[in-house]
This record gives sequence, structure tokens and C-alpha cells, in this order.
Amino acid sequence: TVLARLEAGVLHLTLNRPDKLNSFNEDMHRALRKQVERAHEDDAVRTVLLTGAGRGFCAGQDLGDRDPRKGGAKPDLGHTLDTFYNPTLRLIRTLEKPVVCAVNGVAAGAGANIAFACDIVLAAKSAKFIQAFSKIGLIPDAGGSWSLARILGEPRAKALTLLAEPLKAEQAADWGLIWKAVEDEALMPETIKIAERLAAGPTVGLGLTKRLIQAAAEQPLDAHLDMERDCQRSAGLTDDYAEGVTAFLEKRPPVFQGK
Ligand code: LHQ
Repeated sequence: TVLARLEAGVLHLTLNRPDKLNSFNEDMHRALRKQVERAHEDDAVRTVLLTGAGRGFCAGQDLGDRDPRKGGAKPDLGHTLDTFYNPTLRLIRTLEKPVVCAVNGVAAGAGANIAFACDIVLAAKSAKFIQAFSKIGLIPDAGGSWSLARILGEPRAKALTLLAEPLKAEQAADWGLIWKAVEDEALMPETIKIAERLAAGPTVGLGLTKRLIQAAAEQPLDAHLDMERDCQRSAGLTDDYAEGVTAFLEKRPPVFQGK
């Protein structure tokens, strides 16, 4: 359900249930989580690239999995979030390596919000984002109510989530929800180029940068300046910093090892 391959330091992950627009069943949840855990542990992984197989990126939860017409007790969706979505979201946000996302087609429900949790998001111009939750009586989960409010502010976040209307990739880029909307055929080449460039970068410094940007909204400037000091101290001790400065002085491109 998730295709994984490591190439040039990039762990390529492809959500792979194209017949169901890559909606999440338990198998796919487990497979994605396992791969993001691997990204945490494996030094050979220096960037993650997430995309979807077929014409969609991800349609959120597989709604066929819990068909109310089949009867039975009402489901505990809080348990589903605790068990599946939230651990993966946390793993993506705490991974101190860049996560690049190529939204190749429709991203709905939790599928959209997983994309918004990634660090650099490119989308095909034909792709759209739908906060589909309100259509079925749910709330925007997988971090959506947090990231949309934070990135867009209340007026746009509320309209998008309450109305569940599709948002085109170019509009999402104009609003700062994603990095770029690109021509469909340029999506993968451009995303791979960015991912490979990041994978050849100073991984520790990039990871600390991600940590700082994410922490910024959560603490006052005073505490943040202390955090920048601590992170810069760590970055300054890496071999990659020494290499970066040496390469600059020698007027040649740096060769970073990721440590
Ligand atoms: C699907 C799905 C899908 C199953 C398309 N499931 N089959 C968290 C906690 C626990 C539980 C609940 O949820 C959550 C988080 C969530 O993500 S809730 C939101 C769940 N997602 C949705 O509500 C989106 C449902 N899908 C759609 O609205 C449409 O499919 C979109 C707008 C994504 C795409 O529309 P189209 O391009 O017109 O494609 P389609 O609707 O024809 O879908 C293609 C196939 O994929 C189709 O199957 P079929 O056998 O008829 O070809 C769909 O049934 C299937 N599919 N989404 N979520």
C-alpha cells in the first residue's frame, strides 16, 4: 500500500491504493508509519518525498472501511486518530530531515492535511484540496484545524472547512498553504530536484532549521532567541559547517555528509 525506495538520499514514498484514490485503510496507515519511522532511524535517508500513485494524492480515510449500513457499534474515531493519524503526523513534524510532498491530484480530508504537515509542498496545477470532513459530519483532523487556522487565519480556514469546497492548487499556493503549483508534467521532475538537493544538503542544519521554524509560533522571542543559540551551537559543531566554510573559501561547491 506504500511503495518505498531510497535513491540519492531521498526516501521516495508513494501512497499506493490508486483505485480508492489512495485513501487510508489500516494497512496503508501502518505502512506509512513504518516508513516514516525508518526515516527517523536510517542515516542514509536525508530527505523524504511523499506522493500518490495514479490520478489522486490521497482521499483521506477509506470510508468503505466502516460502512454504517453494516450495523454494529458506532466507531470510536478518536481511537483511530490516536492509533493511526496522530502518530504519523507527529513523526513527520518531529523528523529532523526535510519532508517534500508532491500532490499529484486530489487531496481530500486527512489526505490534504497530511500534505500540509509536510515541509515543502508542490502540487500539480490540476490538483485540488478539499476539507471534505463537514460533508460527512466530521471535524478537520490530521492537524488540519491547527495548520489551516495558523497558515490562513480564521476567515479562510473557517470558509474552507465549513463549506468543504475544493481549493485549486494555484489558489493554495497564492494563500501560502503550499510552496508551489506547477504544470502537471513538471511536478515529479521538479519535486525530485528539490528533494535531491535537500538530500545532498547539511542534514543536521536543515533539521534544526525545521525545528526552529515550527517552534516560532509557540514561544516568545526571548525563549526563541535562546533556542536559536542552542541550535546554532549544534550546527556549528557539524562537519558540514566546516565543509561549507572551507568550500566557500576555496571557491568550490561544498560536499556535505549530513553530519
Ligand atoms: C474512496 C474514497 C474514500 C473510499 C474516493 N474512501 N473510497 C479520520 C478518522 C477516522 C475516520 C474518518 O475520517 C478521518 C479523516 C478523513 O479523512 S474524513 C474524510 C474522508 N474523505 C472524504 O470524505 C473524501 C471522499 N471522496 C470524495 O469526496 C471524492 O472521491 C473526491 C472529491 C476525493 C474525488 O472525487 P472524484 O475525482 O470524482 O473521484 P470518485 O469520487 O469517483 O472516486 C474514485 C474512486 O475512489 C471511487 O471508487 P469507484 O469504485 O466508484 O471507482 C470512490 O468511491 C473511491 N474513493 N475517496 N475516502
